[in-house]
Amino acid sequence: MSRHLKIAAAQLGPLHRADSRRVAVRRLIALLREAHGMGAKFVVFPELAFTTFFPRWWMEDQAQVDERYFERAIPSAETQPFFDEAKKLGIGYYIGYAELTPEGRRFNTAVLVGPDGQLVGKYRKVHLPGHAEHKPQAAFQHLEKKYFEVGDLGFRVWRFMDTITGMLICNDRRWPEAFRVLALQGAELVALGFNTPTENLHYPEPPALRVHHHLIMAQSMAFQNATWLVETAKCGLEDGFRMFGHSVIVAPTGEIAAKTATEDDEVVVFNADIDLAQNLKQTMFNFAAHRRPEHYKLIVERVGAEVTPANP
Ligand code: CDV
Repeated sequence: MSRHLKIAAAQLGPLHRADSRRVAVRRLIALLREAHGMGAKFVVFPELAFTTFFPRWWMEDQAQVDERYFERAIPSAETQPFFDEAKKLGIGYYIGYAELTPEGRRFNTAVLVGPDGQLVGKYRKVHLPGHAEHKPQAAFQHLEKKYFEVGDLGFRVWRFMDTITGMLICNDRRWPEAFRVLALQGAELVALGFNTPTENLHYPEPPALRVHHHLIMAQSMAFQNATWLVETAKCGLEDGFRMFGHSVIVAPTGEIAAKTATEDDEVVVFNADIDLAQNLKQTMFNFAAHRRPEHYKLIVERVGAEVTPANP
């Protein structure tokens, strides 16, 4: 009999600057209960799920930023009720938060927690988009390079709920290398939370095209790496700035199995056949039989593109 896991994307609508952790935790608990009621065993929550997407704001008082937006411990007194509820319901999950370590380092982080409430794994975002300097002329900022360090834990997978599961965060989904490194460790399921502004900060782009890119990336990354993929948004008009929804569960065939329809709190669930990933890994995407890494060396040797014509 093939392995099945009922997986959910638990999308969050906007969380404003005025919203306390208590508000976030209450809504996250409501999503947990809804997912549980729909039969979900594994739930993927968004990136930075306890607060507004604060990198859109230039803030100079780092102590205040730490106090308001970063977690010194997970769970904390304020977030504990969420962790307690998940354990009570026996749900495994992925959730993103801003991590402040005891050494004073700051990361955009996600954790994987088992249905027994035990921490299984931690991932720190590697691909930090945006900029570090203030752009006073811009409608909003994207200051991930100011508030976070590049993740130092690499791309890893864990044996989790009878699957092999990896974690990524938001902008990582634009980089095929991230998925391939997980797939090379056997990933059958990838969990990813995101916050994606509807407006492109750097150049004009129709909102529909932003969503189109999000969906084609999800479908191609899942298919080319023969893995289930859950991508969950925080979205809607947050602090007056719109972010798109379109949270998706994508099958290893590249087909969208479930997708949200709103830009608010919403759960979608799919009973995923995990062995579908294994079948593709043994056929079309049998890496051991078909990959040619001797021709891929530039991928790790070169960062930016350089023109190297074969016939100079
Ligand atoms: N939170 C993100 O990483 N957002 C980026 C935006 C800035 C492009 C994304 O890739 O969706």
